[in-house]
Order: sequence, then structure tokens, then C-alpha cells
Amino acid sequence: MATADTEETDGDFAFLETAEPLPETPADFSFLEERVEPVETATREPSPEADALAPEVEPAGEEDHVGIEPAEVGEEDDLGEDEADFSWLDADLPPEEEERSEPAAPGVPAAPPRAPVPDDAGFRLRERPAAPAPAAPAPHVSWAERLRQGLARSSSQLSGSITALFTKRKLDEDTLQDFEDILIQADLGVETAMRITDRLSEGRFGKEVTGQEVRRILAEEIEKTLTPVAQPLELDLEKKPHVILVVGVNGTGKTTTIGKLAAKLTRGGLKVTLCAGDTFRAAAVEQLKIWGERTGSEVIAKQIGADAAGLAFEAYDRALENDSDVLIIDTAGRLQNKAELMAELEKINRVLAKREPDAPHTVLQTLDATTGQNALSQVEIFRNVSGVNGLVMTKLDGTARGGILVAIAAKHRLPVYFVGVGEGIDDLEPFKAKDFASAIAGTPLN
Ligand SMILES: Nc1nc2c(ncn2[C@@H]2O[C@H](COP(=O)(O)OP(=O)(O)OP(=O)(O)O)[C@@H](O)[C@H]2O)c(=O)[nH]1
Ligand SMILES: [Mg+2]
Repeated sequence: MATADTEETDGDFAFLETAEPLPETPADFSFLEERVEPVETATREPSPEADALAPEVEPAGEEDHVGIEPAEVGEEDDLGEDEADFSWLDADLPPEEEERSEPAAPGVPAAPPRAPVPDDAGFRLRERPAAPAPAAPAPHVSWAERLRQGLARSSSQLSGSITALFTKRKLDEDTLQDFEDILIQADLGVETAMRITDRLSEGRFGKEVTGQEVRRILAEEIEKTLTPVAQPLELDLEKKPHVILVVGVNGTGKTTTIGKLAAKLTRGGLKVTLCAGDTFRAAAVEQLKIWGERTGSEVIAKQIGADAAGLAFEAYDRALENDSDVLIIDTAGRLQNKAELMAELEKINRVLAKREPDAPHTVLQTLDATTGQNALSQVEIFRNVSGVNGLVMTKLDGTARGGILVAIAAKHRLPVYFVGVGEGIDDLEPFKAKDFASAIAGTPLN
């Protein structure tokens, strides 16, 4: 096009050649290409002036825009005589916009986020999407906090009822009776409920008491009941291997607790052997094998349907042979009212006692904290059948109803060695009476 025009008008503008020679063609227009890059830079900024002017410049392909480093622009100074025409490209860059791409100086607040450009604004921005905010590290939640969260539902119910009952009311027989009912509903058991109401009435009868005071007394009394059962698991290594038989109703967390316990013990430098005594399900054996791998413990298992007592017997020998400090025997979950299955547990004890009269040294029962009253009868029966002498309460991180542990402690006085506060390897914690009591009563920990 340029060539045709030149030819047609050649004669008309001949004088121009004599008056002022045209600049050399290649040099004249190279600046256009070079200037494209600042246009791109300018159009990245929300500058209406730049936007209005930009269409007058020969648009360049996208690729042209992308590859040029901003630093190159300043270096290209031989732009020809028309440089002044395009000075707006540089002039229009608002300095504060340039600063936005710089990291904010320490102590200087970051520029506020730019509002999105409306569709009818007449200009569009093409810019790199903002880098996603770095993921915040997962906050470490202490076991006491998880316990608190797990018990939050039942504790806030209890707390709400206490507040409702004791607001602007003098302590009389009816109030005390209502309070006792609230405590029984919270699974604390009749014995504990009566003890707490007795304690509350001491010196306060006929007077107004606050919900806060009631909660404090509640926490103190629960702690008193639980303190004697909050004991560490004792392992007598004079009689190696110390045998721990783990029993309980289906799904109460036996196998998971075994895994977590094996982790604790092996970390403590003890050698542990695991026995896959749940010979009913292949998945149960696999589950234990995974825990064996995780904790570096040998797992003794047999084919599905094998006699669990016979396997326990063999596992004992193997644990002796490999010089284990502790042998932990998993069992199949069973309902406490299934006599035939319960008899099988008895058999495990009998067979083990043939090898070592005191074995199993510890019979650990797992209780699911989301179960209410039924846990009391579970302890009753498993204790009778297999000589349970220690408890672990699991799933206290979920929607737990911890009150029943108070009733069980008051009635059976069995040691509670650990509580499960999650499914992970580290989610087994020693039972602490004070933390548990304050989580149930909804009082602050001090
Ligand atoms: N949230 C939570 N889940 C748990 C806890 N303990 C166990 N679980 C989960 O509860 C489920 C049952 O746990 P298991 O260890 O298989 O229970 P089990 O008593 O061996 O079950 P059976 O062998 O079927 O009788 C699994 O999904 C576990 O991950 C705990 O403390 N907290
Ligand atoms: Mg299991």
C-alpha cells in the first residue's frame, strides 16, 4: 500500500525531497515495533488515557508483548525523531501502579486489592492472576482441645440445662431433684449424680447459686471420681512378654488402639509382637498388618477361620522366641449378649494361662465414647467373661458422650489407661482426669 501511494504522488511531493530528505525507511519505523512493548505495559495498568490512545498504535501480536523484558525498553534509546509523539506511553504509567508489583516494604500496608473492571469500562486488563495465598499451616490442636471439641455437644447441653435451672432460683428440694435428673441424663450415673447434688446443697440450701458455681462443683466432683482410675499402664517386664489382650464390642476401636499403642511402646524402645486374633475377617488381619509395618512390629496371623485361642498360644511362643517385651492380641469384635462368641474369649484366656499362669496380664477393653448407657453393660459382661482389668475410651474427638465414663469409673473402678482422640498413630493419649472433668463440665482449664 505504501509503495502504491508513493508512486502515485511521486511528482506532487518532489519538492519535499529537496527541502528535507526523508529519513531512511527501515530506521523510521522500527521504533513502532519497539514501542509496542510499552503499550502492553501501559495497557496492563488501569490508565484510561493509555487505553484511549493505544488503538492508534499499530497493534502487535500477543507473542510480541510477552517475550520482551521491561528492562530492554530503557536500553533501546535510538528511537528516531518521532520519540516525542509517543512520550505518553511512558508518562502515563502511574508510579503507584508500578509499586504494586514490588513487594511491600516491611511495615508498609499492602495496596488495597484492585476492583474488577466492569465489562462496559471500555478497556480490559490482561494480567497475571494473583498468586494464591500460601496455605496456612494446619494449626496444631492439642489433645485437650480435641477432647473439648469432642465433648462440646454434651457439655453444652449440660451447661445450658444448668444455666436454665439455676438462673434466679434458690436452691431447694425441687431444684436439687431437677439437677440430679440432668446429671443422670448426661450419663453420669445415679451414684455420682447424688454425690454431686449432696455436695452442692452443703451450706447453700435456701441460697441462690450461679450456674458457674454449679459447673465448678460438677467439674471438681467428676475429677474426684476419675482421678483414681486415671492410671498409667504398667508393664511388668520381669515376665516377658507382657501379654495384652484387647477386647470389646464391634467397631469400638480395638485394632486402631492396638496400632497406636504399639507405636507408643516401640517408640519407648520396647519390642512388640502383634497377634491377629480376629480370624473372622481378612480385612481385620490386613488392618493389623499395616499397623505392624508402621510400627516395626512382627504380626502373627493365620488363615481366616483359624482358632483364635490356638493362634494366641502360638503368638505367645513366637513373642518369647523373638524376645518381645510386649505381645498385643487383637480379637474379633462381638456383642456382649452373644454368649457363644463371648465363650471364645474365655478360651483365649484359658489357653494362654497354660503357657503362663498370669497371661493375659492386661485385658484391655475399648469403649466407644459415642455410645451412651450401653457401655456400662459392655464393661459388666466383658469384665465377667474375660477379666477386663483396664479400659481405653476411643473416639473422644467425635461427638462423644463422655459422661458414661464417670458412671463406669464410679461403678467398676477399672483403670482408664488411654483415650483415643482421632484415627492417627499419635491420637492415643494418657487419660487425664482433670482435663476430662473440665471438658464435660464446660469449665476453663487452669
Ligand atoms: N475419630 C476416631 N475414630 C476412631 C478412633 N479409634 C478408632 N476409630 C475408628 O473407628 C473405626 C473402627 O475402628 P477399629 O479399630 O477397626 O475397631 P475394632 O474394634 O477393631 O472393630 P472390629 O474389629 O470390627 O470389632 C475405624 O474407622 C477407626 O479408624 C478414635 O479415637 N477416634
Ligand atoms: Mg478390629
